[in-house]
Amino acid sequence: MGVDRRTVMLSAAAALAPLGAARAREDDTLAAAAARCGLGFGTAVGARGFASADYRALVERECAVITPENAMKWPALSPGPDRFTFEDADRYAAWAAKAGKALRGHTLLWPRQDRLPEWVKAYDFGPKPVEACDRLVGRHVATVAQRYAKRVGSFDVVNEAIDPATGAMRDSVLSQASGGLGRLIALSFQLAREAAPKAQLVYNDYMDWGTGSEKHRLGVLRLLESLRKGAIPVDALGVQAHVTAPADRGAAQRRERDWRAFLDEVTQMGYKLVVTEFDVDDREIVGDVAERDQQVADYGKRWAEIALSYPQLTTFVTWGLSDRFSWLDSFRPRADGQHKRGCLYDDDFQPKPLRAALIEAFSAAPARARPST
Ligand code: 9MR
Repeated sequence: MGVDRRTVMLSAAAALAPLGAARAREDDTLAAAAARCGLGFGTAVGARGFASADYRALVERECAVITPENAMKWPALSPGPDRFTFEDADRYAAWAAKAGKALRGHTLLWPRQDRLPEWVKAYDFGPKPVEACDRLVGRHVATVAQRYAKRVGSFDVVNEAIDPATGAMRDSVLSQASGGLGRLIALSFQLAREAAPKAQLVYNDYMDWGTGSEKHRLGVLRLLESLRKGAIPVDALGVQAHVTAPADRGAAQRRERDWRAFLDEVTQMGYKLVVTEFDVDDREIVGDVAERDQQVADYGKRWAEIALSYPQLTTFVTWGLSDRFSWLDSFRPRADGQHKRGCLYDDDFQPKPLRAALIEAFSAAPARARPST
């Protein structure tokens, strides 16, 4: 036949290779590399980034998905009972639509005392607090979900309901008025589904693979289980992924088993996965900038590879693209007081090793069904 056995075997192997296992290309964008394995790639954009034309251009070039970092939160949208100010959020929605980007809605209910609007903290729930609380939360969730139903492909319906220290539901004026958060969480998902029937509905939280996160993971698993039992419409777990690169380079390997066990349980319950807020805190890494950047890239890549090994992961969003606008400096500063470098681009919008590392991870990832977002 003129074709030797080795050639036949090689082409058979190529045919079997997962679609996504394409090589990283010179001129790749993050969105293009991600799309080849069926993944939607994007970033959050905050007010400072949104105000910069250069940054918006970078986001448009690299991303297929945009999350307003703060503009769709309750305090941003609602200055008082039954009052809404949509102008800011609308500007993001208009930008995303014009640029042909998918939009993630973050977040309809963040039931954490310090993240509620001031007027909600002082709200008088009256003699029938359960009903009053249902009305208050329900009206907010339904109004926002309805307004953006046609624009938002995926909503973080509920954010950070679990207290990481205990694994129980968080305490707040809402949980107190309502006799626990469970009914408000269920109500929010039900109302979001009614208002935005086509959107993906996500429970979003920051349980991670670090030591000390066991109770948080267990609490999230319990919540996801109870939502399934109650047939509450939740499509996916949002894994925030604010990961911290450890000084000890062996840590990723030791953490992987527990993390996979967690993701296995979540996906076996039928949930999809969305990486919603990825960045790599480098506060524990000493050394010069080049060493720090390399360790951030290595650790971020390993984390991403594990997440990407789940075909249920269909969207990967970072919490900012450039160190210039990252929230990380406001959180547990470095001991040496230096600016953190946890994003894919530096302050001058120059790409860093973490960007190349993610493109490699996307290029080697197994194919998955195309995302809706
Ligand atoms: O990055 C966000 C920061 O600008 C806000 O001040 C803060 C409070 O609204 O929220 C930050 O984003 C958080 C996200 O909404 C939920 N997960 C943790 C993120 C970082 O704190």
